[in-house]
Amino acid sequence: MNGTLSMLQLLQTSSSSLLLRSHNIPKGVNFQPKKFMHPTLCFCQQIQTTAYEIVNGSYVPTGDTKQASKAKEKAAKPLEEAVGAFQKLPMVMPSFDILYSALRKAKRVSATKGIANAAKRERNRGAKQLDALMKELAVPLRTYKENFPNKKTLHPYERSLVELTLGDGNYEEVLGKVDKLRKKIVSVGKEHASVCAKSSTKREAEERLSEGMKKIEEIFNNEGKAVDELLNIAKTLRAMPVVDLETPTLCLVGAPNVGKSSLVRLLSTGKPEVCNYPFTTRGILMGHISLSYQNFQVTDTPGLLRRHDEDRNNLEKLTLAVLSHLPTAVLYVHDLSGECGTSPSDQFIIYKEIKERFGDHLWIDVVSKCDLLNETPVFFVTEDSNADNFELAKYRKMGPDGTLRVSVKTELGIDELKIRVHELLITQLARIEDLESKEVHEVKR
Ligand SMILES: Nc1nc2c(ncn2[C@@H]2O[C@H](COP(=O)(O)OP(=O)(O)OP(=O)(O)O)[C@@H](O)[C@H]2O)c(=O)[nH]1
Ligand SMILES: [Mg+2]
Repeated sequence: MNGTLSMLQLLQTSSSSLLLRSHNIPKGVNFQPKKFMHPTLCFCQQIQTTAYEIVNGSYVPTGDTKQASKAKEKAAKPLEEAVGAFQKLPMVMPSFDILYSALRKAKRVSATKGIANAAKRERNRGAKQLDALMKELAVPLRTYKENFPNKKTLHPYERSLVELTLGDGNYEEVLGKVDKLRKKIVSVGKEHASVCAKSSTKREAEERLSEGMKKIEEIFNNEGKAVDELLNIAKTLRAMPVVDLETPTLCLVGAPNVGKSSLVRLLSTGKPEVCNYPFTTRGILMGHISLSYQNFQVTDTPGLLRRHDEDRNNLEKLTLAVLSHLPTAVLYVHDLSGECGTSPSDQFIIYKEIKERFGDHLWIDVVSKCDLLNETPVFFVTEDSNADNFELAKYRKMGPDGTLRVSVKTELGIDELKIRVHELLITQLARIEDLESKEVHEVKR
């Protein structure tokens, strides 16, 4: 045989078999090439592995198309940089339905064909039915355990939503209970199937089957409420507003009852409830604004009171979670009319604290309800007028520097506000794009 040809053939067969082998290696198995591999083969293997990669089960050259490299960049992002986990939660079946369907399927299982002896046939049927019931119950529970994300891998914003809306530790506790139930079903199911398989008479096998079925059913009836709790958790989380991190977002912040939701209704498609009492808004609500053919998000948040973080209720903590974890621009609302129930001096203290903590967000200040404002600033009876310093006296009169006065009732200042919001969101868009291109740069390096 021609020497060059035989070497080529050797190269081809060896390299493709190497590829096939590495492709077929089960996950987690560390494939080591044979110790005394021909140097040319080692070289060849290197060429193949660096020049091709497996995409959807077939080899494609790594000379990236634009789309492929974008997908790669996205995939390269650590898990916690992505939001949207709640929309991917698996559908949970009510525990009653799981049990009903499992019992029905298990009871349909018949003995293996060709067993002539009645006792043997019955114990075979019994063991198979118990095994089937155990599997029909355990499989959906395993799916839930595997497909509900670990809280640690969630985006920090979604992690806060889980903690603040479900209660600290509740998510993990319910998932834990579901898994405990699965383990119990598996162990009790196996135990009863094995006992049934050892029956010496037809009658005994029937009794053991019935006992086993009852026991498994009883366990599932008693502890299956964990599955229903998980179903409710999934429902609650799926109903959470969807946030797109790549779309600029305006977040309305301020003390309770200052008019945040009224402004959200006016500026966006969001229709939050508006009432004359504090904490009308009890969660994070999203709306959308379309300005000059561009889409932006608006989020309404619960009001903040003057108090330390450790004393804040979960609604206030939700607002802080938005500011801490989402790249939003802020529309801070001040009510100096005395209507909202929080004194101007308290609003000033809350404002200074929030501004200090989140001052790196793009920001607009508005004084709301300007249809109610008089020349003379409002003082609450609880406030000491002599304690005002220059800064506070100025705030009482007109809010922070550069504040826009608006009224939802008379629409005064609203057109100007829309223009400023638009400018702010365009700047926010540029910030997001800038950040993204920096991240892409980092990934490439
Ligand atoms: N006169 C007047 N009333 C206003 C204006 N804006 C809001 N209000 C009233 O102020 C009250 C509170 O408004 P909301 O928009 O619910 O205030 P909020 O800040 O979202 O309140 P929470 O969600 O409880 O924090 C309602 O009774 C509104 O009708 C305004 O420009 N002028
Ligand atoms: Mg509100």
